[in-house]
Amino acid sequence: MPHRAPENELFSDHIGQLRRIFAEAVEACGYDSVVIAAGQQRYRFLDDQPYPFAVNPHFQWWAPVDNAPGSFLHIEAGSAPSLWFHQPEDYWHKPPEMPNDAWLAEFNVSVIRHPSEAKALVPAGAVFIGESFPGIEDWGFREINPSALMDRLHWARAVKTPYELECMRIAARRGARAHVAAAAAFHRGASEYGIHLAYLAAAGHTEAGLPYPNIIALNEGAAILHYTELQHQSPAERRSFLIDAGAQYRGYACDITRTHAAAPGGRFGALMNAMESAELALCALVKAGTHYPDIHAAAHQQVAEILVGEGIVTCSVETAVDSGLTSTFFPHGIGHLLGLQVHDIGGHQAGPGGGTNPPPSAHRYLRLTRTLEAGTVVTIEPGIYFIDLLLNEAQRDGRGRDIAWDAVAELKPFGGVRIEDDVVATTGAPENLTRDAFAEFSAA
Ligand SMILES: [Mn+2]
Repeated sequence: MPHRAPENELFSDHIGQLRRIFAEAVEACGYDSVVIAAGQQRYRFLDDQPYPFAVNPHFQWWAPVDNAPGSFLHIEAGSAPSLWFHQPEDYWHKPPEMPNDAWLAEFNVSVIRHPSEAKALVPAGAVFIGESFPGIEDWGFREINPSALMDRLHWARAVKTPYELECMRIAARRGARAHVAAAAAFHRGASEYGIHLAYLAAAGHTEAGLPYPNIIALNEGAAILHYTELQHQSPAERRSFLIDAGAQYRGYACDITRTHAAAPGGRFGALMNAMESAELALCALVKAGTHYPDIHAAAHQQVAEILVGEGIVTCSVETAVDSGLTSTFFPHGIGHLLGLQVHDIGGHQAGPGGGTNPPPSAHRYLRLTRTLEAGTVVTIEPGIYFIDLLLNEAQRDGRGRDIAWDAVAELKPFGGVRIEDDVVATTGAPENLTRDAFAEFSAA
């Protein structure tokens, strides 16, 4: 299936939309123009070795470059954005190449040989967006990261332009391809480290290029939510494999989790199947106008039904939800905004003018409390895990009487199950970026 090239007509419309967003936000705040820094290369303490450079997402929203330390953008209503591209004269490193892609046509481009050369280009009264740096007080910025402006921009970032959605489809295909390679490596008997390498090779990413560190866990490791150990030894007995790993295109991330069993069937296989159905039912709730915390509540209902249905708890569905027992097995939020950041900013924002809607106290890990709009991209990632710390807590506070401990003992060696898709809210049927990508990959 041919895909529209995001670097062409979609990008031009994207810049047009960003110009409208900025013009409105800057006007509402009473500013003149905005300078956005890509960021600076950072170094290890007492060392000349740099950390991987991570570009300011505000910069990448406009300019699809990720290796641009020391570069700046200048945005002013009524004129094309300016890109002050930092290209040092340096024979030690390969300097970032001046891009020559079609997207540059949207910018007035000038090359600077040192970031300090940008200082002379900053117009009076400009505000600054980016990480502060030594000496910034002498650059004449009116304000640095003013919250009124940032709030408006962060609010707007949740709704993706057609260009951004196309980038996210490409990222999803990269991720799906790499997930298929990782599953194959698991079934071949590779260690966590070996699976990780297979994933990177298929995604075409270095570790630094991943949107977040891969979670690749065999057996009990799947119960550790952010497991990033990567054992080099393959365990003697292989039971389960949980992989939460992403990819990106032009900075736009995918965030995908799959759980695999070494052998089909059994109690764990039934749990996986039940989770697959529940996850798809939750993805179907992603629609313009849906209050995202309602999906989180629906997830607890689904988790309770699975726990009862699979004989993991002995109480009713209602009791499992009301007593908070579902949180013992599902202790994280149902998902989050996704975009230039894997946990895209602004999830708790009350509105474009600022303010926060914090998550309910019983669900403080829920990263998104907004109502979805058409074009909002979110993850849906229900899970059920067997985590000693939380099981012991339930045992201590009395909820343990409703837990079928023999079932828990049987499932604990598998760690847990999580399934995560990336879904676009629309006014009609949701677009499941992840399922579409897997379908396309396996059809190819
Ligand atoms: Mn996620």
